[in-house]
Amino acid sequence: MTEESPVLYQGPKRVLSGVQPSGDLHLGNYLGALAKFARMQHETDTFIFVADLHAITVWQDPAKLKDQVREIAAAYLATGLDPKIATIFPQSAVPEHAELAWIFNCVARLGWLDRMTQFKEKSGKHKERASVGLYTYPVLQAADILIYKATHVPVGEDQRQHLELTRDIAAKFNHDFDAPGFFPLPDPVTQGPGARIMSLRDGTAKMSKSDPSDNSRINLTDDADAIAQKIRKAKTDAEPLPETMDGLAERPEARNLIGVYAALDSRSDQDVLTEFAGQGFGAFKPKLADLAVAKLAPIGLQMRSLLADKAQIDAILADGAYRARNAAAPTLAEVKAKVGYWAG
Ligand code: AQP
Repeated sequence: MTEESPVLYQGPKRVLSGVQPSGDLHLGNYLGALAKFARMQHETDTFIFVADLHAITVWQDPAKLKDQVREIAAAYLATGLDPKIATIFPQSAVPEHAELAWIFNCVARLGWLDRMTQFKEKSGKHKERASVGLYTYPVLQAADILIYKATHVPVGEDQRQHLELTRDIAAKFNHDFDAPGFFPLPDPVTQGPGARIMSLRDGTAKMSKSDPSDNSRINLTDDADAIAQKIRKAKTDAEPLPETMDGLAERPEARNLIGVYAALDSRSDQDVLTEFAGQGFGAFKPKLADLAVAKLAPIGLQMRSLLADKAQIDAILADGAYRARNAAAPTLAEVKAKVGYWAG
C-alpha cells in the first residue's frame, strides 16, 4: 500500500517577516532580514510588521515603546521598503495575531516548546523568572505568519528552529481540524549572504542587540566615524588572508569580516578573498570601513530625517494596520469556524 501524500496549500505566494522594537538595529538585522525584505517586496505580496507584542516578553519602558516602534519603521523605509508596495504595520494594531496565537497555544505541544534553544539562551540561568510570553513566543510567531497564510519568511539563521515549529503547528492544525492544505507550511528564506553575522568582538557569538558591548555591533544609527572606528577595533588575528575559504576554518573573526564585506558588496566570499589574498588586516580593514560607511551611513541619515516627521511614520503605520487587518480577518473567521466557535 502506498502512503497518501498530504494535500498541499494551493494559495498564492506571500512574504511575511518582522523585527522587534527592543533596541538599536544592527548590521546583522540589516543583512539577515531588512535587506531581504526590500528585495522580496518586488517579487511578491509582502507584509512586514514591527513586533511590539514580542518585544514585551522582556521589560520595555512604556514611555519609550511607541518611539522604538517608529524607529524600526524608519529603518524599514530607509533600507528600501516602499509602503505603497509592502504592508508595514505594528503587530499590536492587528489583534487577530494574538487571537490566533491563543488557538495555536492549544495546538502546539509543550515538548515542542521545550526544545526551543532561543528560550534557553534568552532565559539564561533563571528560567523560572522569565515571562510566560518569552516561552510561548514561537507560538505567537506562528500566528504572525499563518494569519496571512504567508508562504515565505525572510529571516536570519537563528530563526530556523522557530520556523520549523510554525510548520509543525500548521500541519497539526490542518490535521486536527480536518482541513488539509488550509495553512501553508512556510519556508524560511535564509539563503544568500549575511544570514548569520557574528559579533565584532567574538567571531563565535551572533551579533546581537542585547550584547552589552556596543563595539560588538554596527548599529544602523551609527555615524561614519563610529562605523569606521568599530571596524578598526574589530577583533582579528595577525595572519595574512588565505586564498580560499578553507584557510579560514579556524579563524572565525576573519571569516566573519570577509562575509560582511561580501554581503555588503553583493559578492561571494571567495571573490573577496581572491582580491585580498596575502594581505593582512592592516590593508583589509580600511577597505571594509570605506565600504561599510558608504553602504550604512546613508541609512542612518535617512532614518534620522524620517524620524523628524513622526506624523508621517504614524500615518504609514496606520494605513498598513488597516490593510493588514483586512487580510487577517478572513483567516481568523475561517479558523474560528473550523474550531467550532461562533462567527463575529
Ligand atoms: N547576527 C545576525 N545575523 C543575521 N541575521 C540576524 N538577525 C538577528 N541577528 C542576526 C535577524 O534579524 C531579524 C530580526 O531580529 P529580532 O530583532 O526580531 O530578534 P533577534 O533575532 O532576537 O535579534 P537580536 O539582535 O539577536 O536581538 P537580541 O539581542 O534581543 O536577541 C531576524 O530575522 C533575525 O534572524
